[in-house]
Amino acid sequence: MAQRTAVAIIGAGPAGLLLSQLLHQAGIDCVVLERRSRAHVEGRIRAGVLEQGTVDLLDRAGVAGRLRREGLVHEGFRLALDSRLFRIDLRERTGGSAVTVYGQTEVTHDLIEAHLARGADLLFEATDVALRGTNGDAPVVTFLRNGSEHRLRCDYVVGCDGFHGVCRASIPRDALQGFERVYPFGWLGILADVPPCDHELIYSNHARGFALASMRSPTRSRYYVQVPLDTTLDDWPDERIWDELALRLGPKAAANMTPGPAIEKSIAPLRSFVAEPMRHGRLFLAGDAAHIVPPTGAKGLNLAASDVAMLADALIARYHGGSEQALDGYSDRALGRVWKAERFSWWLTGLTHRFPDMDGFARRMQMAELDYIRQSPAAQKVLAENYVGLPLPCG
Ligand code: FAS
Ligand code: PHB
Repeated sequence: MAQRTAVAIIGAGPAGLLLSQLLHQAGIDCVVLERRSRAHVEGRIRAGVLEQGTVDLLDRAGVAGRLRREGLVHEGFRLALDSRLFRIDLRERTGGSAVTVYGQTEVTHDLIEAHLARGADLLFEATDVALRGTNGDAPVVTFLRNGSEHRLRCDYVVGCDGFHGVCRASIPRDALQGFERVYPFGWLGILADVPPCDHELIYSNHARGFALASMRSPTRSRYYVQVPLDTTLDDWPDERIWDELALRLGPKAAANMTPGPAIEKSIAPLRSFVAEPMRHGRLFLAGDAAHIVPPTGAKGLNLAASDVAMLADALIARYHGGSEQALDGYSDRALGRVWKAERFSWWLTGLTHRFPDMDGFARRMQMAELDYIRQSPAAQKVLAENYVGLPLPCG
């Protein structure tokens, strides 16, 4: 492995892998350091909905072949209020946009395969990553791998190491401001090799709590139920999950639901978080390392992709033209889009979930807003244009 590179990327999730792919295509040397094993990274079950901008970026990165063949283009989704369903027509309300259902697991696999095919410097099980000198012009990244310590000198470090990573944590407290909301519930997700209950997604606001019917393919379903924070997987045998889904998604969806054994089951907490700025000297942050959204709006993975699109272009401008202007503007430009996605995810979570402290008035506000959306093309346009993804900021 080179002891020197142009860009050291910490983390081999979608953000780190996509950035590495785009920089390689531009002839910019980079090394990806991933703490976990390849099997662990590829075994994660996470996001499922890709904005068109993300699909286009994966295409640009040369890794969209299987996505084009197997991804499911969705032109709408349904909202349910106490089991009464209504559809949001994405194409009609946005003048032609849609989303693609294709699991993050598959995106990660496709990116890893592309790296391995070209013999990229993608180092799994690189532990104890530490950053030095990011405030100067010659950062050094140290890490352990195969029992020995390594030192990697570079021009820039990009933290793509997720919410619990080392990069944001390495920025002095007085140089970074965090903004956060922690939600008083989590999502229990279940993956099962059974056909989905509908050909599109269903987001349900039910008196018992939120539920989401999603999918990975015509034969593999992904469902979520809102659960209290103090619950564990032991409280949720498969049968209880299927019963709760049937109640919350309503009789029409339940009639088409095919229960089956969970091949994956997990509980994720919900949080909104943004770190400002997304840069400290020669260290840049992208994806979950810089921000977290509740998964309600399907924005997490897509925000990681738009950060990477902006940062890759800024690094390419720096190495191909010598200008650091786009790098200097990265944080403000990325945050402009991040905050709009944070607002949308926070709003849609507030509209569709049952909050423990919710009184009768708050419940009726939710019901009135959902009923207004059901009847208003203008309200549906606002929802749809945020759901398909706002355009990248120009600049
Ligand atoms: P990631 O967290 O994916 O990747 C970070 C990588 O850095 C990991 O591989 C990690 O092992 C590595 N790393 C961490 N610390 C390191 C260190 N010190 N040294 C080296 N490597 C290190 N989004 C949606 O849109 N829809 C969803 O349904 C959804 N569900 C989710 C469920 C869960 C449980 C979680 C945690 C997130 C979910 N998300 C969802 C959000 C998710 O998809 C993220 O937005 C997406 O993974 C962001 O990608 P990255 O920024 O690459 O971060
Ligand atoms: C998923 O399929 O995992 C998924 C889909 C839409 C969301 C969140 C998660 O809003």
